[in-house]
Amino acid sequence: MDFPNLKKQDPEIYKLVKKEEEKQQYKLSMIPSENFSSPAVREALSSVFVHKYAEGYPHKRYYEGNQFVDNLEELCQQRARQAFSLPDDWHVNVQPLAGGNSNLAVYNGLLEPGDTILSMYLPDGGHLSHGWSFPEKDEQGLEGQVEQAIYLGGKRKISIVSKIFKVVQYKVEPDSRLFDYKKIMAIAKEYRPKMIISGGTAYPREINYDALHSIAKEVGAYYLADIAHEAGLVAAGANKSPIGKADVITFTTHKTIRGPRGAVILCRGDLADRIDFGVFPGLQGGPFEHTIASLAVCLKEACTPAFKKYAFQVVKNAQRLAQRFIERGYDVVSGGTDKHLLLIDMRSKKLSGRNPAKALDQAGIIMNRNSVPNETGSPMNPSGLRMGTPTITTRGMKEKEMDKIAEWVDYVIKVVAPDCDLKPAEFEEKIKKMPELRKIAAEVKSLCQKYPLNI
Ligand code: DSN
Repeated sequence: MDFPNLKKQDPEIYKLVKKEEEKQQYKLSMIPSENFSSPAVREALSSVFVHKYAEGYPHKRYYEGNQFVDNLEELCQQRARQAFSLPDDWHVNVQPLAGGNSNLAVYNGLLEPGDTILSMYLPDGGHLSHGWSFPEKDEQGLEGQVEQAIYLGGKRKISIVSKIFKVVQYKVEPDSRLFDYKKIMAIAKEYRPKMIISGGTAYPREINYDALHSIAKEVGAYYLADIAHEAGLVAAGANKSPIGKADVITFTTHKTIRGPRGAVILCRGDLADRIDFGVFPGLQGGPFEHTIASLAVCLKEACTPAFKKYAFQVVKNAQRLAQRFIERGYDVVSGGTDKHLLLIDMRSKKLSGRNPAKALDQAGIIMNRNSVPNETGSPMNPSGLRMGTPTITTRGMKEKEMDKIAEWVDYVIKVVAPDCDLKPAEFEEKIKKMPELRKIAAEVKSLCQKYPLNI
């Protein structure tokens, strides 16, 4: 994209934009929660809708001059309905500013302070906005938590959700690293939550929405399915949909669905007023109408056959990567993936996630360190490496390229493994000088040049 005015008026910012653009163009971005949006999505994002205040909802605004904003927001809602094949009696809110806000708005609309939420344990792949507090005895590490199926929270409340609500968390099974829904049912029966939440950032398998629906029904809880990571896969039919199983669904719009940064809430029609009130005036002020314009473009794209093909390829690519890592002796959590991401427990190679991720970045491959089930590390130095295929599939890469990427990742890890015990600063100095990493970075750049980004 050209930015002639920015270039002339503010060269400092222009330079940073160009540097980021170059990095995205010539490195492999494999953070599973990221994606590359289309130029049309980004054009709408920088449109004049950025100027408009529009507190309220279509035809019920607190400001004048919202004729076109109303048309825009209604069109965006309609496209969300189409993209997710929403039943007529479901409702759409496209105003949440971010995923965390969308979840807070749901709690705000449906819960009272002090109510109990049952959500997934954060170190097993849950999300901060589903509640998180540190264990009482060991505020830095997570030791002592590994054998239990349930986490009742600690004194140090990290997320505001844990400050307002009582948060009980279910864990994956220590061996399979999958959910045991019978145990979740037992926990729900004991703690009688007002809301059960599924979804997170690092659970590589599809969630059994039917089972969670039954559990929520049994204990009279609302069921919130947070599908931030999988939204694009769900829209395309590459993953199952929780519609009709959950009472409320939230998702961010910049991950697999490939839109601008923002979020959407879908809910049963009878909850619409409470959810809308939970968003505005309950939590937010003026919605970002430029984001809503951009989201509308993204949702139209999500209804195309090309997007459907893309989403299925995202999953095929992740499965191919998982297979290649398993063949090389890596411990791929849960033995594979049904989605766009995979998680490797690096303890299988006597390593943690941090230093390998730093070395891979140096070699042009961006992934992130992540906690894993049965975690014994700390949040800053967890045991896992998380990677995803949304952006590299947007570039057009397929199974053949996944094979090459797995080979590079394995090579980089082997090269730096003997130095991984160094202190972070020493390690980072050392990897800057490694010719092996520079060589891989050059190879990565040539692959990226074959699959250029449309920017
Ligand atoms: N931080 C996002 C992720 O990387 O999964 C979720 O908030």
